[in-house]
Amino acid sequence: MTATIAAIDLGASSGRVITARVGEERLEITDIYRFPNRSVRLSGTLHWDILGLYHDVLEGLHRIDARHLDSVGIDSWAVDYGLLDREGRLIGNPVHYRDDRTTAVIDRVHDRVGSRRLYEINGLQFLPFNTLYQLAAEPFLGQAGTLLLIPDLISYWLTGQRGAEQTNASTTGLYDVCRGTWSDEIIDALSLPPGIFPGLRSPGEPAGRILPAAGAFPGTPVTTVASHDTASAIAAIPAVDRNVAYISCGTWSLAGVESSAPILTEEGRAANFTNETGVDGTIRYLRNIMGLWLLSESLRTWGVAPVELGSLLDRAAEIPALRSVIDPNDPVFMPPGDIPARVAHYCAVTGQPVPETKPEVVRCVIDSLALGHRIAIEQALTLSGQRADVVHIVGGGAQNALLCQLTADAIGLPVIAGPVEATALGNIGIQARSLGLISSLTSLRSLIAETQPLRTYEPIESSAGWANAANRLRASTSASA
Ligand code: LFR
Repeated sequence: MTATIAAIDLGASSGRVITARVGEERLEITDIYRFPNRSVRLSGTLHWDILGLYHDVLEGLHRIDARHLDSVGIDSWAVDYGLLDREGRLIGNPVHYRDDRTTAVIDRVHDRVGSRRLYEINGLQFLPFNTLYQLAAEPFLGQAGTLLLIPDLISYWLTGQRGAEQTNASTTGLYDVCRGTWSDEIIDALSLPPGIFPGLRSPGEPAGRILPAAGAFPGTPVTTVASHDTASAIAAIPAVDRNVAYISCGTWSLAGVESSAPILTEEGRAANFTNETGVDGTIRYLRNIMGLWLLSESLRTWGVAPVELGSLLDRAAEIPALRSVIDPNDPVFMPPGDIPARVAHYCAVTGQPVPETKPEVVRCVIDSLALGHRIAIEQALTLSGQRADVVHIVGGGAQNALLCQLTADAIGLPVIAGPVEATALGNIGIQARSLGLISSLTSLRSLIAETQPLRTYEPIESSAGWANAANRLRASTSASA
C-alpha cells in the first residue's frame, strides 16, 4: 500500500507545501509551493503576516495535482500564538518572537516563579520570547477565550477543531515536561486564565477534517504531527545504530542530543540547555544558536538575492579561518536590521580585525556558527553523559558546504549532512506512521537514511585552532557584555 501525504511546513523565513508518496521502502517528496514568510512592523510592534501565510497554505493545497490526499499535517516555528475570542474569532495579529515586548516583563515573571523552579517544571532554556513572557506582555488576554500556537491556529482554520499539540506546547514554558501536561502551578502563579489552554494532543492523533470553506481537498483528514518544526526535523534525522549528536540548522541552529528523559540539572540550567518534548516522549536536549538568520538578514541588508549566496560562500571559503569571531547569541543580533554593521561593531569592541567586505562578513558569521556548534555539542555531550561518533546536520544548513565542513573541523567528528527538508519529512513520517505505513520512529529514520540524499564531511583541519578560538570566543563574550 502507498499513500499520498501533504506537509505544510512554515519556517520563520519561508514556508512550503510538500507532498510525498510513501510506501514500504519508498518515500519520494515533491515540492509543490514555496513562499516567503515576512515580518511586518506595525505601530511599533513586529508581527507575522498570519493571513498572508494562511492564504499561501491554501494556495499550496490548490496546487497539489492529486485527486485524493490521505492526510495533511502542519508544523511551524515554536512559541508564537494567536488568541481567539469566545466566538472563535482571531483577536489582534500574532506578534513575532523577535519583537522586544517581553524585555519589560521578564523580571516580573521571575518574581512570581523563580528561574530555578521554572526549570524544574518546564525544563526550558531561557529565551526572552518564550510564550510565558509574551503572555505577560499581552494586552488582549482579558478578551481571549482560546490560545492557539501557530500550527494549531492554521489547523483550526482548516478544520474548525481546536487543540494544543504537545511538542510545541513544550516550548511555551507553561508545560510540565515530566508529567506531559500543562503546568497548573506556572499558569496559576502567572495569573493566566487556565481556560484558554486547549486540551493537548500528541503527534499521530487525528486533528479533524478539512472544511469545504478551505476550497481544496474537503473532508481530508488532518493529522497532528510533531508541530514544532524542530521536533519534526529531529524525528527525521537519518540516525540508525550509532551514537549521534545533531544540529537542526535553519533560521536557528538547534544543537544537542536526544534523551529518553528530561535532564533537569543545575549545570544544564546554567548552560541554558532545553528539554523540549519530541515524538514518543523523547526529549530534545539542546541549545539554540542564532543560526542562518545572521546570513539571511545580512543578505537582506545588502540587497543581495539568496541565489547569490553560493558565490559569496565560495569567496568566503578562500579567506583564512577564524580571523574574527562573534558570539552568535549576543542579543544584539536578535532584532531584524543591519547585521553586518553589528558584526563589525562587535569585532571592533572586542579588539578583533573588523570584517569589511561581504565575503569577510560571511566568513566571520560561518566561522562563528561552526564554533557555536562546537561549544553547544561539547556541552550537550558533557551534560547528558552521552557519546557521539557522528554529528547530523539537517535542514537548510545541510546545503551550506562551507558551514558543514567547518562544523566537522570545529567539532573534530564527521558530519552527515541532510536531509535538507528534514522538517517536512518528519511531518510526513508521523502521518505515514498513523496511516500504518511505518511502524516506529526507528523505522522512519532508517527509511530516511535509505531514501534521501546525504553527504558526509570528514574533519580536515585539526581542531586545535578551533579549541583556541572557542576560548577566545568565551573571553570576547565577557568583553562585549
Ligand atoms: C526553529 C524554532 C526553534 C525555536 C525558534 C523560535 O525554527 O522553532 O526551535 O526556538 O524557532 O520559535
